Amino acid sequence: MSQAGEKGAGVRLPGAGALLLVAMAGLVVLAVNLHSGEGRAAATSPTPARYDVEWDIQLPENLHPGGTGHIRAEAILTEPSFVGTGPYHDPWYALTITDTDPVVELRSLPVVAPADVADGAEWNLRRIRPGEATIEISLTYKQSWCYPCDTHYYTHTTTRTLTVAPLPGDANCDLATNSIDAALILQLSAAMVSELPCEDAADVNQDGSVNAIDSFLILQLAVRPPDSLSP
Ligand SMILES: [Ca+2]
Ligand SMILES: [Ca+2]
Repeated sequence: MSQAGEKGAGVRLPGAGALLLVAMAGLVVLAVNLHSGEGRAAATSPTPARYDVEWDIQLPENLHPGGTGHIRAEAILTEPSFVGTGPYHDPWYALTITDTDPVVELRSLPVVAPADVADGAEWNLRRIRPGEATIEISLTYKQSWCYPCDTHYYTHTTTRTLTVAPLPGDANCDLATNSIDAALILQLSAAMVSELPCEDAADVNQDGSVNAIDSFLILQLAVRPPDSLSP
């Protein structure tokens, strides 16, 4: 009896040892899995921040043909649109002008690239002619992150419209109102020419007709101030 009891105890002891080994092995596997999971998360978790942008755009006032203008733009970065961290790098501004009318010839000086977004950007306009133009201002910055390392460029764009009224009486759109315009209007009235380059401007008194009265008003400019050309 005592031998059987000792034998039975001898059988149970190895079983407990095996269970202990299995449990330890399980803990090792769990630790490995947890470690591997953390590794995968670290490889994909960094996300670059695409900031929201509020624009502060200052357009030139009282643009007139032949004059100059000044545009200033500043992009104010606000909270990122989605989860992510990291500053922006190498920001630059760009401005493009799209003429929606062939008469418009807005010209910008070389675009500046400020060292920091907060510096904003400024452009001077020249050779301004009558018409309408769309200006497009954009800010681009770079975001880099690790691991794995990658780089992405983000661009924010805003548009504005510039409208330049024609110079009253400037029938040939040469940015001056003088006797040549008056003569051209008389030629139109006499059907010697079929149209004028800036016929809207030729209608000085804005009565819907281009005729000798407009020509007379233009000639008055030589002896009277420009305000007298107002209808
Ligand atoms: Ca003219
Ligand atoms: Ca008229």
